[in-house]
Amino acid sequence: MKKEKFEALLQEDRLFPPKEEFAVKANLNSEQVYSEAEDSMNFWEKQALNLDWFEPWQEVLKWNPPYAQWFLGGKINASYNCLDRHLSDWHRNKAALIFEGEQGDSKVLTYQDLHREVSKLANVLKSLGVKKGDRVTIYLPLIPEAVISMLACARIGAPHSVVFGGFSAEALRERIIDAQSKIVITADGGFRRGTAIPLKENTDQAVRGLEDVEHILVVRRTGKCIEMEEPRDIWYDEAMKEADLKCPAEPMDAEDLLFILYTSGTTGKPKGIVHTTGGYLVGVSTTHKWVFDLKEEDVYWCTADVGWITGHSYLVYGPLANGATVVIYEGTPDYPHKGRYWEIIEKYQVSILYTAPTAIRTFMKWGNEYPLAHNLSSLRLLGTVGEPINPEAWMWYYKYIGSESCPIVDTWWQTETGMIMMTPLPGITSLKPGSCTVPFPGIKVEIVDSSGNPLSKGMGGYLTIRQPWPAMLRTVYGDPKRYESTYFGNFPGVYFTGDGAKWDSDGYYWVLGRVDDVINVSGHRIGTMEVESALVDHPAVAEAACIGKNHDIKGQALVAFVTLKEGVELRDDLIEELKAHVVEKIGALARPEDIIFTAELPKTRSGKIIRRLLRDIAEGRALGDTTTLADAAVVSSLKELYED
Ligand code: 7RM
Repeated sequence: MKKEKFEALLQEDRLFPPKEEFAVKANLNSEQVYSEAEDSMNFWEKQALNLDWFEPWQEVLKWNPPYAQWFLGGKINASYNCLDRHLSDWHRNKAALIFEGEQGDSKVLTYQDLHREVSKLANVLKSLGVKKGDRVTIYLPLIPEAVISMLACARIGAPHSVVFGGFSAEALRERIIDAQSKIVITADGGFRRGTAIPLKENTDQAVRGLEDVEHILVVRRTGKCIEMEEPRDIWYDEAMKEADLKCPAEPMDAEDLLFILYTSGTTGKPKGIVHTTGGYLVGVSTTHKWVFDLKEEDVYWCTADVGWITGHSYLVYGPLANGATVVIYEGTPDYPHKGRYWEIIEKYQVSILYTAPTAIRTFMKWGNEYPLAHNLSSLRLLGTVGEPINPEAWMWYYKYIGSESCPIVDTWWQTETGMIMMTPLPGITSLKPGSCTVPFPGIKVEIVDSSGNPLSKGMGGYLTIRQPWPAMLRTVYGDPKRYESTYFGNFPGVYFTGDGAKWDSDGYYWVLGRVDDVINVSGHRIGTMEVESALVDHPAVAEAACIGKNHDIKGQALVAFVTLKEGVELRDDLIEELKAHVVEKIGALARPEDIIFTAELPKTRSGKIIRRLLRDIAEGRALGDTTTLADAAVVSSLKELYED
């Protein structure tokens, strides 16, 4: 953090005000909500009243920087709020989960069904010795049992630690050890592009020699023959047969742990991000209702897996606390064909779609014919999360998926923030493609220079959050020092997001990417996002990742890795053409030194581009930590390509 601020290069002038017919029916359509939320404590307290509490809180917030406690003394249960409170009227027969399997099998669980399954599983967990406070590791595909398991843990006050089913045995082991879980819930396998992934074998390998793991509960999903070690291993369906239907929800303190979710840092051990119960639920239920403009009759589909925070907050806790109908899909977007998502939207008449820019860019690359082959007219709102969305991808999403009639909510937030922090409110905020627009009511962010001084409009710098919010992480599990130094060590008393951002003359925010990825060319600090956006703006380009490679004179030279759209031929003059395109869009200082064409980019399992590995490749170094990589072959083929 040497230099003061970042260059703000890319200019985006398109503006999309809310459409009249959307705004009149929107849950929120007056700016007043922002001014009302200026007294943020009062605002959050008011939102908290929308949940069911067993006992009221005595104090809204205790802020002992960097430690926050919300709704002190309040007693609440997350599973009760997601289930029981919907059973007293017709909602008991409303679809809670619509499950679509990769193979095309499907299943609907009403709120009453889900409540019954969760209660039974909670009793099973109890019978296996799980008590309030015990950590349960969940390693499942995206099937209803994953949601049932999370809510069953919440019901008895056992914090869950969900490990994404795509993670290896080694990654799972590390997380089981760190959380000291005595129980793991897994499956005989999960489907991934037609083949079964060996979840149980991975679990066996992960727990080898771990004496503390007493039981493995195994869901039957693929029917594949697996080894069961008695009495440690128990079939889920057999245990459920005998389970009692009644299991009252445990009154939890607002500050009791709801879950731990591991997130890999740049180096070393993953961090166990700790979220607690009351504030988290207030944050995710309020944001879910307002950002997605949730209506009773909506069919809401969030394409994230429960292994990520988006799955926790906007597939499970937010929507179910709001009594929504949630679609969950087990498989990938290209199996058995590239129109799978659009087929699902048509089949279930999905009205709200929440997905990631990486998926949108992939769809663009595949071509328009796939969405055009389906009737997507049930959609009324679109959302994105996970990375900056480049304006080109935004426009494509707007046009081909939303038929130019659905607002797009570009939601910025993190595992650590627990809830959406910057976003449009679709009935109020005018949209700018590529901008996550403005902070959610009650949230105060600031862009600062390296000394922590606020920067004025038009400038780029470090994105910080000025005051506590209810769904914020409470600590790093077992490592408070790491919590203090990672998030509050740079700017005392203020949360540092790790992201670079700029704000424009209208006060709109543009996230430029992780500050570790910012490139310093001849003293100009350039966000990777801007150069990538300029490249993706070119009709031949599907996706781009930019990095800074050490350079004797400039400090760093810009290198771009580029994937082309399907059907685009590699021409000799394309490199020069792309360089000229960047110069035209943002200026000569952003002209890439090198452009490398590749079939794929290295990504995390949740779809974020890992630029750090590209830097290693470009500088001919040994590769750093590759454990988070979704597909290791991508990096080795890139290495070969670069060395040629
Ligand atoms: C929800 C999630 C967090 C990081 C964050 C950013 C990036 C997420 C956006 C975004 C620009 C967005 N949690 N990020 N959303 N950047 N615009 N709308 O993704 O912990 O996995 O990642 O993702 O860099 O710090 S996460």
